[in-house]
Amino acid sequence: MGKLHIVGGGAIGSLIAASAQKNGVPYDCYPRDRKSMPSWAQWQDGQTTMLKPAKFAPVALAETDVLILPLKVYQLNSALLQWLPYLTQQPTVVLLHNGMGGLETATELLGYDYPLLLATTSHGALKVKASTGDVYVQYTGVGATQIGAPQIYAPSCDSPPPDTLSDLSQKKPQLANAIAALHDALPPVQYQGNILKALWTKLSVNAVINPLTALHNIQNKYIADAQFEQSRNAICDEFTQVANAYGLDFDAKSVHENVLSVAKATGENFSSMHQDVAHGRQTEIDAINGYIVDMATKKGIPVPENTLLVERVKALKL
Ligand code: KPL
Repeated sequence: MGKLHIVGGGAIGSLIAASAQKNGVPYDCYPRDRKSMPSWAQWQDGQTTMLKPAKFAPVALAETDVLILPLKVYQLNSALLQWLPYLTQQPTVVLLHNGMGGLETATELLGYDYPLLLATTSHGALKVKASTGDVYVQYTGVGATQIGAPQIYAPSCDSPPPDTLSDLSQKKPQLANAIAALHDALPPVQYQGNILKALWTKLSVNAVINPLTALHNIQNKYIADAQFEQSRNAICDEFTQVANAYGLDFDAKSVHENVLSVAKATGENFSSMHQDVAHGRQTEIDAINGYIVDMATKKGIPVPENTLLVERVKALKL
């Protein structure tokens, strides 16, 4: 089995690394700098796992290796450019980020036939500064990772990605092995024949929770308040129209219900966009509501609520 190579020192990347360490799966981490990388992880039962020392320069990867990019979408281009010379053996690349647009960036740099997987995770993790000044990653919520090959993978063959993991093992064993390695590191990793549907579902959740929590400085649970009902309905309606226009089967009522159930399940959290604003960091608004606006524009669909949210989040004082 190949090794997992985890790029960036973010909470989810560090969680995968710590879990790989705990489960005996070979891995290396490549954070941007020394101080951004957690030294250990704390699990929900209070136990801890030390992370092995990080690496700071890419290395040539083997075909059986897996390059995981748990980064913000806007960091993807430069990370891939840095790794490109080391990917000549075509190791599997896994994109794992909030929002959309990573697939377009990756296919532009790697080509359409590159072995690529798209993933989304509901595991919760937070980077915390200990009293000693060390940074550690705290596992805040057990979740699951959904993964699949994009529809456009190998456009030369016009069949969509296989429906089941065993079909994938037959047709693309390299991708199935990469999924198995990820599952061994941080289970469960669930194969999705239609990963785009899973990614758009996550997009709908982020499109409602993230801007509302950031703009109103609230925890996730408060977006269920009656004062946000009109905005929630408008975002979900616009989202559904756009998704339907691209052949993705959603209905606005179920989209809205799912958003409310995620807001409840993650009620005590401050969303990633709330945290980005609070820490003066760039937000992912372009890859979330901005993506809905861009996709709507291409189809001539008016999306005033999403457009307004993009403007308002961008206008927030950092
Ligand atoms: O993905 C999230 C985020 O904060 O970006 C949610 C699901 C809203 C959880 O906080």
